This record gives sequence, structure tokens and C-alpha cells, in this order.
Amino acid sequence: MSELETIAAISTPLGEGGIGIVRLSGPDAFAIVSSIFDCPKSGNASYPQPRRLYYGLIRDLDKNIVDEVLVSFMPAPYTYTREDIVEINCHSGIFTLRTILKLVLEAGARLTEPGEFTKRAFIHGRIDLSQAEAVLNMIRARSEEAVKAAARTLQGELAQKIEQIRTRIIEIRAPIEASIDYPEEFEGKGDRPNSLAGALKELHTTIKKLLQGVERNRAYQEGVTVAIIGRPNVGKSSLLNALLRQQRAIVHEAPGTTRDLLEGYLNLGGYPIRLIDTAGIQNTTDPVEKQGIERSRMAAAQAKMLIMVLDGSSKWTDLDQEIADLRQATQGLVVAVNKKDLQQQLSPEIINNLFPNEEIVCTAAIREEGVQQLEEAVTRQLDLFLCSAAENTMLFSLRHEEVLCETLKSLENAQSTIKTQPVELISLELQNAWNKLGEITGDTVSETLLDKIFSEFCLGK
Ligand SMILES: Nc1nc2c(ncn2[C@@H]2O[C@H](COP(=O)(O)OP(=O)(O)O)[C@@H](O)[C@H]2O)c(=O)[nH]1
Ligand SMILES: [Mg+2]
Repeated sequence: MSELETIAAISTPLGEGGIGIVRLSGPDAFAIVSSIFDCPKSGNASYPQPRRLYYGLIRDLDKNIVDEVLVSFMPAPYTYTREDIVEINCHSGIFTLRTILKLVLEAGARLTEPGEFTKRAFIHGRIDLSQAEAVLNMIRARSEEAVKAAARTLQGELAQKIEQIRTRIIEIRAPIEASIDYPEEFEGKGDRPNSLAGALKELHTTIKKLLQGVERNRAYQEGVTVAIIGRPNVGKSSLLNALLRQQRAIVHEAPGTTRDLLEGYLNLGGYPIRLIDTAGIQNTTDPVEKQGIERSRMAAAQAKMLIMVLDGSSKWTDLDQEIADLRQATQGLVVAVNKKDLQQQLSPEIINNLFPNEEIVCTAAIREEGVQQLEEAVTRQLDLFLCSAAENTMLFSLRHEEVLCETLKSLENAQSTIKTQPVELISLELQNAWNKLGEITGDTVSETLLDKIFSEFCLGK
């Protein structure tokens, strides 16, 4: 522990505020701060007592006062990094914070790398890698659900779950290894392949469920893109405005009013939603509109989910069909039959026939009718598409997804090997799966991967 340098950073956002914090961690933290901290209590025999706030002044080398501060000294090991930590609570002005940071750097501290405080907590075994990442997720969370999931990961729930699976892998592997080492003992015990196949299948299902949870959690964390599509003048922009409860988009009776993508944000059932209003898709010669339509197609292709708007007061057209065909199998869909206040041409039977498996909601966007039903339908679809049945795993990142995919691949290799190949290969694949999963908790992670993960953090965390 002691070979690590003492690091320092501004741990609060840079900007005007009541309090800003400069934080130091490492063996020289106390000495460095003491050299610039003029504290009336410093003559006391018990100074500094752990985890007390000391009032005093920060002075520069010429003994000029820089700020009036409160300082806390927290000795290892009961700290965030498990090293000695000192926090200087000063006034949060950019100049004050930077001056104090500069003073502690001149007194011997080194500026942290991004995430280095958290990295040290990991290196010293206070938290595992999944918990370290949860710290980052907590900082970045944009919805209540994301905060909850991060908080649970921070408590070590994910690590426990992963360790359970790894233990199971070892249990499955042990008899295989034994049969390799002592083949004569296992001679004639023909039932092994069956029980092994069962155990591998069970593992496979468990990992699969975790994987489904990743996507849903990422939706909670990063949000979901929902695109409103339909031909011109069906009321797409009016629906966007109604859903956002503000006059975001220009609504006009002239077709082709919306020429560019417009977006707004809302929260549905805990999902942060990025809602995109697109230009009505039609055949046009207008070059600007053409570009807008191209963008609409792209936005529709990239969205997780589509709201297809129909005009209930007019007949189903080829264009409607063309737009409906844009939907990919992986995308959720809700059909909004708008203008229900007008004489209807699209009967429920026709629509049900056209969209036998979809949620269909009738709306009158200009009267804000059916909007709540539409919201509920979108939320239901999101739950469905993001596998609400999936295990609530607290796994978030692309990294987790990659790890789980590779684990799954190893298990599949092992499964396909059972009947044909020597047991050594099954054992090897199980070993691979075990190693891979260890990357989630950081048990089997490489230095490069660690650097990559922590580089996403801010300096002061
Ligand atoms: N009667 C009626 N008119 C609507 C409704 N929704 C939109 N409109 C009108 O339809 C026209 C086109 O609406 P807009 O939202 O711009 O459609 P977009 O081209 O699909 O974005 C405007 O004149 C709206 O006032 C509705 O629910 N009922
Ligand atoms: Mg529009």
C-alpha cells in the first residue's frame, strides 16, 4: 500500500457553489495538508483526531490566506480508498479550488488519473470491479431505476450472484477433472453425460437470463429511443407535443411541415425516453424534404421502438404499408390511430387485421385524448421488449454484455462437445467460462482492461 504515491484532485464539480472539496489519498496525505493548513488546534496533543472537522486557514508559501476551510483527516483503513484520506472543504470558487489543489501538488501530491480513488479502493480489495463500476453508474444515473440498480450493485449483490455461478462451474468441473485424473474409477459409469448435459443447460439458462437483464438495465441507464413515424399530416407532431406536454413541434395542416428530426425527453415507467418526431415519409421532389425523409428513415431504423401514427379519418394507403414495412423484427411497435374525433374511415376490424399482434391505441392528439393510453401501451411494449421477465441483474455495460456473450459461447462449446469430443475439452471450456465471468468482479481482469474501465471516471472519484 505504502509504495503508492499520494494523489489529489478536486472532487466536486467546478463551478460556483457553497462548498468545494479537494481530496487527497495516500501515505503523505496528512503531512502534505498539514504543511499548508493553519489550524488553531494543531498544538493539541490529540491533533489530528480521526474523522473530525477542523476549522482553519489554508495559506500559500508566503503565508497569504487562500481560504477559510474545514479539514477532515481519515486514517486508513476505514476510508474510501483504504489509504489515509484528507478532505479540504473550501469555498467552491474555481480559483480557490484550483489554488488549493496547486498548493497540495506543490507540497508533494500528484494529480489523480480519472477514477484513481475508486481504482485504489478496488486494488486494496475494499470493493470488487462490479462495485467500482456501480460507482460510475451511480454518478451517471438518469433515472430512479438506474440509481436503485447501481445502489444494489454497490452493496455487492452482483458480485455475489456472479460468484455463485462460478462456484457452480467449479462443482460441475470437479468430477470431470477427477475422471481425467482417475479414468479407471469412472469406467462404466454411463450416466455422466446426461447429468452433465442437464447441468450445462441450467448454467446456460442462467447466463441467458442475465444477458437479457443487461439490455433492460441499459435502457434504464441510458434511455430508449422511440421514433414517431407515419405519412405526412397524420398528426405525428401533434402527438409529440401531447406526449411532451409542450408545444415542441410546429403543427400545421400543410403536409411536409416537419422537415427535420425533432426530439424531446420524457420518462415512462422509469425508462428515460428520447422521443423523436420524424418528417412524414412520402415521395417528394423537394430536396430539403427529401433529406428530412432520409433522416426519418435512419431514425426509424435506429430506434428501439416505433410509434406508427395513422389518420383514422382517411383510408389505409400504400404509403402506410410502406412505412409499416420499415419496422424490423427487433423493434417494438405501438400503432396510434389518430384523429378519432373525426368521422372514421379505418375501422377497428381493418386495423386489427393489419396489425394482429400489436398494441393499438386510438387518439385525438389535438384534444390530448388517448395520450395516457398511448403512454401505457408504449411502457408495456418496452417492458415486453426489454424482457421484464429477465432476472434483475444490475448488469449494465457493454463490457458486461461482452463477458456474458463469451461465457455463453464457452458453455455452448462445452455442450456441443459432450458426445463427440474428449472430456478435456469440456473442462477447458468450463475453465474459460469461469475466467470470463471473473472479469465482471475483477477477479481475472487484465491491467489494460482495468485502465480502460477507470479512464471513464472523472478525476475526483
Ligand atoms: N381533427 C384532428 N386533427 C388533428 C389531430 N391531430 C393533428 N391534427 C391536425 O392535422 C394536421 C397535421 O398535424 P401534424 O401534427 O402537423 O401532423 P404531422 O405531419 O404528422 O406531424 C394539423 O392541422 C393538426 O391540427 C386530431 O387528433 N384530430
Ligand atoms: Mg410533423
